[in-house]
Amino acid sequence: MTKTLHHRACHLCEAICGLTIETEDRDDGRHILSIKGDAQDSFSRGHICPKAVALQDIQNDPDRVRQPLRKVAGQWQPIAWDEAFELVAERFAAIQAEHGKNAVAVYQGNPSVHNYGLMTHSNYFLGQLKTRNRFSATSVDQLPHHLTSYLMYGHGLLLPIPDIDHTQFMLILGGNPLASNGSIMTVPDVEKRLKALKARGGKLVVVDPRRSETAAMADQHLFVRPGNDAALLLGLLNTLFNEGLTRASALPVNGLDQVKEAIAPFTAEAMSGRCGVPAQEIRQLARDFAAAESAVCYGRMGVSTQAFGSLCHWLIQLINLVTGNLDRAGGALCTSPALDLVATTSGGHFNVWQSRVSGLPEYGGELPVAALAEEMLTPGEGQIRALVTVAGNPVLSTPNGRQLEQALDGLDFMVSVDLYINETTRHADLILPPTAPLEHDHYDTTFNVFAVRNVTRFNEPVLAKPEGALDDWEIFVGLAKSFAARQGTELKPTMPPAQMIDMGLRFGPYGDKSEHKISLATLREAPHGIDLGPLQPNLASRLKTESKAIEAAPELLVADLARFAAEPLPAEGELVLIGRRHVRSNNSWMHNYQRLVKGKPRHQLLMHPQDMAGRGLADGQRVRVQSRVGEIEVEAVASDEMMPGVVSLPHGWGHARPGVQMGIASAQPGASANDLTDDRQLDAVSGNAALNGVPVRVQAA
Ligand SMILES: Nc1nc2c(c(=O)[nH]1)N[C@H]1C(S)=C(S)[C@@H](COP(=O)(O)OP(=O)(O)OC[C@H]3O[C@@H](n4cnc5c(=O)[nH]c(N)nc54)[C@H](O)[C@@H]3O)O[C@H]1N2
Ligand SMILES: Nc1nc2c(c(=O)[nH]1)N[C@H]1C(S)=C(S)[C@@H](COP(=O)(O)OP(=O)(O)OC[C@H]3O[C@@H](n4cnc5c(=O)[nH]c(N)nc54)[C@H](O)[C@@H]3O)O[C@H]1N2
Ligand code: SF4
Ligand SMILES: [Mo]
Repeated sequence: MTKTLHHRACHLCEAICGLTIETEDRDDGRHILSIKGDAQDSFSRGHICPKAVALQDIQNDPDRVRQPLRKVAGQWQPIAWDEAFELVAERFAAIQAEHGKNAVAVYQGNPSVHNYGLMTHSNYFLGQLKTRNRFSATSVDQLPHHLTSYLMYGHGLLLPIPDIDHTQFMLILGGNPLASNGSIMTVPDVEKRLKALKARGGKLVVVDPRRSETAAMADQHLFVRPGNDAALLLGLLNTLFNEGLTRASALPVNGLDQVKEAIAPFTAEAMSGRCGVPAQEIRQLARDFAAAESAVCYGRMGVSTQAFGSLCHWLIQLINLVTGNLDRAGGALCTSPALDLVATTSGGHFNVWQSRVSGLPEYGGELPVAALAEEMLTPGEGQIRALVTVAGNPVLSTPNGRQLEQALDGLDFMVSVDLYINETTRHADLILPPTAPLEHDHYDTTFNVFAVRNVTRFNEPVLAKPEGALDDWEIFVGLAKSFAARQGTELKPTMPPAQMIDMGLRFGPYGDKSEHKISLATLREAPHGIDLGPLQPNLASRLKTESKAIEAAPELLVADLARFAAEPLPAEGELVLIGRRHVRSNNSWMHNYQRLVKGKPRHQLLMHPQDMAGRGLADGQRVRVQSRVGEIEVEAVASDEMMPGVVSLPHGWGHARPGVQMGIASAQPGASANDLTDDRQLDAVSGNAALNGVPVRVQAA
């Protein structure tokens, strides 16, 4: 009965907390005894949230799929790996031969970026498909961040990160890190860091249509009309210019005069009615921000997944830039990660091709996922007839899920690489399940790049791989080999992910040629991770624009000001829907663990008491919520956290669909917010879905 302590980064969200996992080896194998925060992790300092403890529930869940399954006459039957790979190769090759390459589509979900084997190897197979119909969760999430960075800094991953540990003023729009644990800001233990900011005399201001957990701890909270943050941001930027509150920057910048001219009409007074914030408060906020010793403006989901997502992120960059807070300590800084994706990849491309039906632009080879269903449902050359989903649940996570569901039923063939039979994968013909998280090794290729300190770590598997099981990357190698063999194409040899990471680290900025000598071997000796220091100004040397300067006035974004100006004001008395996250939940896929879902339900609609009274609704009553695309029924809870006129519903629920094999989740199913969100409501610049600010009607059910 040997007990072992393992150290491991949690991969479930962006905070990458260090964990200490105690196991015991018994006759029947290794068992998890406990999962705790790792106090020796210099980055997360022992922080942990309830989801990490549920890693053992993922491991032990009887509903988790453990062998490849094929649907035969509506029944799931086991199938051997080789046979499964052959089936995929045969079906995809046949469909592409008959209908063209684009007839096969790809959707990659959020855990893809938390699982390094998928980062290194999914394209080994997916790239061979040579389809333009590639989609991912990016376009229901952070696409406006990437596009803005691509246009302004020349690389979609050059994302300035808030220097939260050193700033004296943090302005957060549309982010609730106390629930999400931070996003595009890898920041374990964010609450402690925000308290430290306040303790050193700094100020926290939160802009959100709901008094979120983060807003509740702020020095100031401003309600904003959903989808109208651009008005507030324009009012702020205009005030900065107008009142002479800007500071010259040493960074090379093009186009600032053009910005100044373009935003001249958007005064705080003119914008106040749009965003619902009094002009005096907008002006005062601009003054406070500019007067702070250091300050950072940070926006996330709430301002990304809305109709002016790209405009918002551009304005956020500009506010940091013109106040001298871009690329300086206490402001927004780009990381210098050990595995440097900016240095080793091209900047990206945008709008080189468009989606067939609605003409939406590609970004980095992916089309906006809001167009996925219409590409399946609209007949004609290039219609999607087959799909592979990887670590994603688009039926619950993309707008107008009911339409997508219907579209999936019409496909000729669908394969899902996933751990569960859920709302999406139940439509597949084949499910290929990878090993569970603790059964494979881990390096975070993505979130070290967005971290508020430069950190790096590698962890070995905690549990042995069960016999016959394959890691995600091995599934993709299997698929790649079968497909290449069938097509008669030559496949370049590959190596395991760990070996690739080793090369990346050794050739990287802290590698063989540096004093740090970071490699896989050094990281193996440092299971608590290695701290490479605070973020440092580096943007000037990392810019990848042609001009080697920051492009402050990209044409595309300047042009979007006209669309914004022409947008009609929201109708009086109309309700709009926004989203919400809870610390015990993770998008759509962690509702099958009793430990996380116990206690009071968290899937209800929050509504201001005044809005309930106006509709004759009682607290806790079941209501029908309707939008242009659909309707759901759910319990409504009166909450003065809400801005009047705004209702809030978390996404990722709605597990009552037939065929879902997740017993605990289906017992408390909730309803899917994305049965209400509208596939035609987009940020017109990027094609990102506008999941927030959806007009809805609410009445008694
Ligand atoms: N209305 C509304 N909709 C939203 C949002 C919102 O705020 N409001 N948020 C959006 C955002 S930010 C995101 S990122 C998306 C997420 O949307 P998706 O990525 O489509 O969905 P997830 O719920 O993350 O589903 C993850 C799937 O991956 C599987 N999985 C988990 N780990 C692994 C693994 O290691 N390997 C494999 N192969 N599979 C794995 C799970 O079983 C699950 O089926 O949702 C978006 N949708
Ligand atoms: N516990 C938990 N953690 C997670 C996730 C999870 O599902 N659960 N998901 C992970 C993922 S994939 C992501 S992308 C991140 C997201 O990380 P965050 O962006 O921090 O996520 P949210 O909690 O959705 O915060 C969005 C906030 O925007 C507000 N909002 C909505 N509409 C508007 C608007 O129009 N304007 C403004 N100003 N605010 C608005 C909402 O009220 C909400 O408070 O979280 C990650 N972490
Ligand atoms: S905050 Fe995120 S990374 Fe940290 S323990 Fe929770 S789920 Fe894991
Ligand atoms: Mo996300």
